Amino acid sequence: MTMDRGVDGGVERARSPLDRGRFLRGVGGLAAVGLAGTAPLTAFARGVEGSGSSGGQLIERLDRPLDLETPVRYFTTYLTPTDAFFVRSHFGAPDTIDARTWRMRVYGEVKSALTVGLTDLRRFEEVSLVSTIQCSGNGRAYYTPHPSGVQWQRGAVSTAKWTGVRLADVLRHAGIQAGAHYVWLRGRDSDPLKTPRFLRSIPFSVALEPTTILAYKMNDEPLPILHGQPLRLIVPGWVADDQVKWLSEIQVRSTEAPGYFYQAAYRYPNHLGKPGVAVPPTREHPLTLMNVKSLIAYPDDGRTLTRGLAAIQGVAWSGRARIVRVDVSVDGGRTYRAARLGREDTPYAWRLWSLPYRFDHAGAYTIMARATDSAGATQPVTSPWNPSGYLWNGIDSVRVTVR
Ligand SMILES: Nc1nc2c(c(=O)[nH]1)N[C@H]1C(S)=C(S)[C@@H](COP(=O)(O)O)O[C@H]1N2
Ligand SMILES: [Mo]
Repeated sequence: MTMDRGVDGGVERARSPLDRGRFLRGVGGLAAVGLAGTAPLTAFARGVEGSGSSGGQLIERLDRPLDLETPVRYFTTYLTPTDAFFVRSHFGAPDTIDARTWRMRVYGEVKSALTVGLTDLRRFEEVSLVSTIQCSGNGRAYYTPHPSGVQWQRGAVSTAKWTGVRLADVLRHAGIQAGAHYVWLRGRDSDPLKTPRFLRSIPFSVALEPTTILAYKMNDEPLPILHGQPLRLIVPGWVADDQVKWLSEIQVRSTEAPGYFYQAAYRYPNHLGKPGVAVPPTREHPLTLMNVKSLIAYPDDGRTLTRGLAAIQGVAWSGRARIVRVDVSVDGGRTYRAARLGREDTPYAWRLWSLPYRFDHAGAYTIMARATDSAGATQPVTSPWNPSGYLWNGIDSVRVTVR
């Protein structure tokens, strides 16, 4: 790694085993993995529902840039297969990124600006964590009146194991100055016809959390191009919109990021107003944590079941709180019973749940799922309307016919 200025030329080695132990105990469930070889970064293609191509079966919400929603039937496993993981981008992935020549600048309120490549980053301690990522616009299609934006229904959310290095280690290596209050993150993607670049910021305290990582692997493979090759930010529990892909620049600053993508987009009203009424961004604040939510993965909406036992199942998650219960109704919300929660229980990933239910009678059923988190938050029937249609977490429901 090269120091752009300053005199501290030494590269910091991985933290001591003591720090690592404390870190692992602190966040429970988090596993550190060993340094892996540098596999070539390959481009990534995937099929799209209706496109006639083989491979994945994602729902295409937008073609340019490519926005793909994961069908909820995939949500029966703890980790979402990489080729079924939802995709969102404002400008589309950059054409090619050569991992060998890729460099990222780290500058601003630091003692020595850095230019780092992937090999440099691998000198820091490698960490892995499982984290659920959800676009804050997931469920936008359910708001009335319809806010503009990608009309996501249920599947702009997925879970993966992410591997990389702690952002804090890189920032400390650069040396932190007194004026460090925010970290700005810029992606390499751009559109010549759209002027503002994708620039986001996170509070410095969040940047220093040991779980905020610069990830170069997803589900143990090099990060695919659609998900940010070669490096993206992961901030567990936060809305996906901050988890900047194709990282090209990190700046340490005293103020939050300027520009459209932070000062206008991804903001939530300070006070909720009437449905359909716009709120100026100055009376909104940046989105941070995800809220409590669950989805029914099986049976899928519209399915016909034969009489007898069925395993109703799905996922539930909340920003940084744990899922403590998921209640399931088969009678349209009149009565609920508690589902069994899955074995995997880590702080920032969703929890699988299931409820075996015997459908004794033929007829139409409305199945609903309602999650409650450790902070006491429970899903509402519908989420309060907000101008951009963010943070939808209304109780999920599917209709099935039993024969
Ligand atoms: N550089 C860059 N990073 C980005 C975006 C983008 O357009 N450009 N989109 C963000 C948004 S809005 C979402 S929801 C997530 C989606 O991550 P995924 O495509 O890996 O699912 O990436 C975030 N990171
Ligand atoms: Mo998003």
